[in-house]
Formats: sequence, structure tokens, C-alpha cells
Amino acid sequence: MGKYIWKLADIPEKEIQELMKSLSCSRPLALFFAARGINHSSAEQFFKPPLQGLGDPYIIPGMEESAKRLWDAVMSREKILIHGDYDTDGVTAAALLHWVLSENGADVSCFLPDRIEDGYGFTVESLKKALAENNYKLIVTVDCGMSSIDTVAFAQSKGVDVIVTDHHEPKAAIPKAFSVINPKLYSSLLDLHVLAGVGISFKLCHAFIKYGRENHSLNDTFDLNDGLDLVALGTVADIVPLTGENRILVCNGLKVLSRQVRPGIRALCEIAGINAEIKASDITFCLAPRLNAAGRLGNAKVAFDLLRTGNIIEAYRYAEQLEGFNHKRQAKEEEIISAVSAQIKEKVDLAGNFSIIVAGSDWHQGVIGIVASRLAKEHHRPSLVFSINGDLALGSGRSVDNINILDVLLECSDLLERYGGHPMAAGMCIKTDRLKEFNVRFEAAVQKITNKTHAAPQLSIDGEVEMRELNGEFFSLLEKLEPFGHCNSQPLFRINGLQPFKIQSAAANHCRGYLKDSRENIIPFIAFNRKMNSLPLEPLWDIVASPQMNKFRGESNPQLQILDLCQSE
Ligand SMILES: [Mn+2]
Repeated sequence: MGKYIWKLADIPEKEIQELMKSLSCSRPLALFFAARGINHSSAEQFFKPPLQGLGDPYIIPGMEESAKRLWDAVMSREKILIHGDYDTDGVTAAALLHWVLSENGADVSCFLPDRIEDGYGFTVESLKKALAENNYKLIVTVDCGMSSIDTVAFAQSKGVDVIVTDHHEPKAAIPKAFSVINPKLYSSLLDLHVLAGVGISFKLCHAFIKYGRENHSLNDTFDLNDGLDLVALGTVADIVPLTGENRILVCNGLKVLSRQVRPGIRALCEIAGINAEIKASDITFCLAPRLNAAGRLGNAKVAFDLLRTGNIIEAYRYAEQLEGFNHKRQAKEEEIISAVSAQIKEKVDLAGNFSIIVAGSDWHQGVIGIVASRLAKEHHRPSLVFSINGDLALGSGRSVDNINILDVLLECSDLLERYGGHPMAAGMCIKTDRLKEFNVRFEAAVQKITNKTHAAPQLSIDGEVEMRELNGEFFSLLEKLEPFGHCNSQPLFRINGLQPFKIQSAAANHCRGYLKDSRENIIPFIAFNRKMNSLPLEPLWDIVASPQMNKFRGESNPQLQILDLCQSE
């Protein structure tokens, strides 16, 4: 077997045959659809996700009253404050709402907390800061606020209305705000649980425009669709499923983004070296890291200003600042990684342990999460990175499939000052002198949950195909299956009995070559992070691979990207 556990989608062949007939499509495409729960009736919308497919924003409770409240503020010139977050989702959510409100006559400002000074979320301290500066009468939170019970109570007691918009999991207590807009409060809105913070912000904007047209004779010249570039950015960056309404928002948003109308987007793309059509992967690997770098190493305000400005000269200045933050982020990351590697070599028994915990003095808080995520990926186990600052240590943890890190932390929660997050990612704070005991307890909790078995990572495979089934028609349709990302990964197939030839190294760590099936069909392949000497010596391989178009010097050719392989069974 290869590096991964190969997990083939288990769908009866009869169902595949029926899909092929009803969609008149090839077998690989039917496998792709079936593995992802797409059927005859949803396939058309999958290929061409229409904007009309977006639901009425008013179906989310609190939406219509909030739209009315915003218009009341516009009409009476009340000052509105948007309270966002420092990551790309929070910044784009804030920038979108700020753009829509200010273009329609609102007196609106924006506050983005500082990761180190203010910490995450809508807090009493950040609210006091904001109120000291201005006489706000209405605050809208985006991408945060769900757990800000005290802050909302404080605001309302000062006569400030708060509209909470958030997509984070609600806890037992809900803030008593003017309105709380979060589809996750309602099981009937399950379809909308996929939305990111910026997706909910878009819904509020949609409701605001709708209310304006119906009640304030707002004319039709304002086009909300021009803001879909921001929605695509935040949605892809936040790693929410690219299914349902997110697919509609991102597909259409990428088209707007690719036009690079917003000066900030234009400047950022130029600095990031993107000059073609923008794909979801460009957001993940090029745009989001630069926008996030502001909140990590500098101030998220720079990312917000970049997205807000209408001035191209200003935009280039902000983009250069982001580039600077990103370089600094990379340098800090490498610095911590090399310290961490030394620590692991010296102190961590990788074979005997089921988790990794490392700690260092004053490691940059904005970067430890990225380091934890690299460790979890490389060693495939829950990984925590602590930055020790005097008596307290702040930690960031990342987990792997099937291990809910919150469950693990709950087992040692008596040692923690506080913790929170998602099943795959969490933050925590602990007294430094308790770290040692925590290491032992955390490892024990992971051992208990995993039953002391090292599970290899899995590859979810759409099905088994013959190489000849991946024909020109299939490759020509590939683009229509995009955007690829969370919950819509690239098609992945198992293909058996292929003969490799003309294998050569590509860059330092990769290799490429050709594959031939028993009928002499030939296709090139690329295998990343595999050196030639790690390949099976046997004449025939079984592979797990993604078919893709290799774009090089203006030419586009089919190839297979091998993710895993072994000798033929
Ligand atoms: Mn978010």
C-alpha cells in the first residue's frame, strides 16, 4: 500500500449507470457526481450555478428588521460602526458591508480588533475604545459576536443597538441584541450553515438593498453583484464547504474578482504575480495569506483599507505593506519551525507518542497557528504550539480527521485558563508552570481517544476508472467542476495496472514521467514530493490520481497528478 489509506466511494454500479444515462455523461463524471451526492436534478445547477439560485435573505430571522434598522440609521444620519475580525473572512465581511452602506448614504466606520492587543471577538474593551471615539448608535458585528453576551448587554445599556451577524457555532446563551443573524441558530436553515462570515454579511447587504428598493425608492444603479469578489475571497479563505449557496457565491465571485475592478485587488494581484483568471487556489495560496498577514504581523486595518480604497496609488501602497507583512510572517514562521524541529528531535518520541506539544519563549502569536497546522499535517497527529510569555503561555492547536481537539482539551480543561475553537483548530491559554503536567495529560487524552493506534491519513477516492475512460471530453469538462476546495476537492480516481516510463526528477523533490495502460494509451504524470528513489520498482503500478490540465507556456495538456501509488496487486 501507499502512504495513505485508499477510501473508495462505495456506490452501487447500477446507480452509476443510471446517472450516466440520465445525464448522458461519461463514467468518471458519474462517479464524481455520485461520490459527492449530486444527482440528476442538481447536476445542472452544479455546472452553471445561477445567481438566481440564491435564496431570499429575509428567510433568515432578524434580517428584515435589521435592514429596516440600517435604513433608519441612514435616514436619521446616525453613526454606524461595523465590528469585524482580523482574518480574511472578517476583513472582507467588514469591507463588503462598509462598501454597501457608505455607497448608499450611511455614515459608517469600521473597527477591526488587533490580534495581540485586543484578542478575538467583540469585547467590552474594544467596544469602550470605539465608543470613546465616536457617538455610535448602531453597531453591526460581522464574523464575530455570537459569544459576546456581556459586550452586547453593555452596548444596549448605553442605548446602542447591536446587530450581530456571525457564522460561528452558537453556545447555550445567545446575546440579547437588537437582532442575532446566524443561520446556525435554526435547523430549518441547514442549507445556509455553510456560509462564511462574509456570506452572512452579503445576506445582510442583500436584505438592505431589497428593503431600500421596496421602501425608500432606492434606484437600480447600485449593483450588489460587484461585491461578490469580496464574498469569494472570504469564503474560500475561511475553508467553509464550497457547496450549495457558497458554490453560487464563489463561482460568480471569482468572475468579478478576475476582472480586478477594485484597485486593491488589482494591486494585490500584481504583487502576487497573478495575471490570468483567478482560481480558488489562487485565493488559498496567494491572496488570503497576504491579507491574513496584516492581522498576523501588522494590523488588519491595512487589508481593510486595501479593499476599500478607490485610489490606485493608495492601493499599491497598501499592497506593498501587505507584501512586507507576508515576508515577515514567512521569516517568523521559518524561525519557529527550525526551533520546533530541533525540539522535536531532542524531546519528542514520535514513534511512541500520539500528539506533539512544543513551546518556546515569545514565539510570535500571529504565527504559531500556522506552525501547528504544518506539524499536524506533516506528522498526522494533534499538534500544539505554545508561546511562553512570562507566567502565561498562549497556545494554538490543530488536529487531524477523526480527532476532535475540543474533546481532548476538555479532558485537561482543569489545567487551562481558557480555551475554545473548532474540532480541527483551537486556541488556549495556560499558566506556564502547568505546561509540563498539561503535556502528560494531553498525550494521555489523545491515547485514550485514538485507542493508541496511529491512523494513516486517508484519501477519499471518487471511484475506480480505466485510463481510456479519462478521454478528451472528460478533460474538457474539468474546468466546469471547479472551484475546487473544501468539500469539493478535485476528482480523484484509482487506476490500476499502469506501466511507467521515462521517469525523471522534477525540481528537487518531485518527479514526472509517462504512464501506459495495456491498450497502449499514454498520459504524462506528475508526482509532488516523491523522489525517484521512493517509487516502486515493479513494472506495473496502481495509482490514485487527479486528472488535470497542465498549463505551460500557453499550452494546455492533460496529465495525471499522482497522490499515492503502489505496485499492482
Ligand atoms: Mn469566519
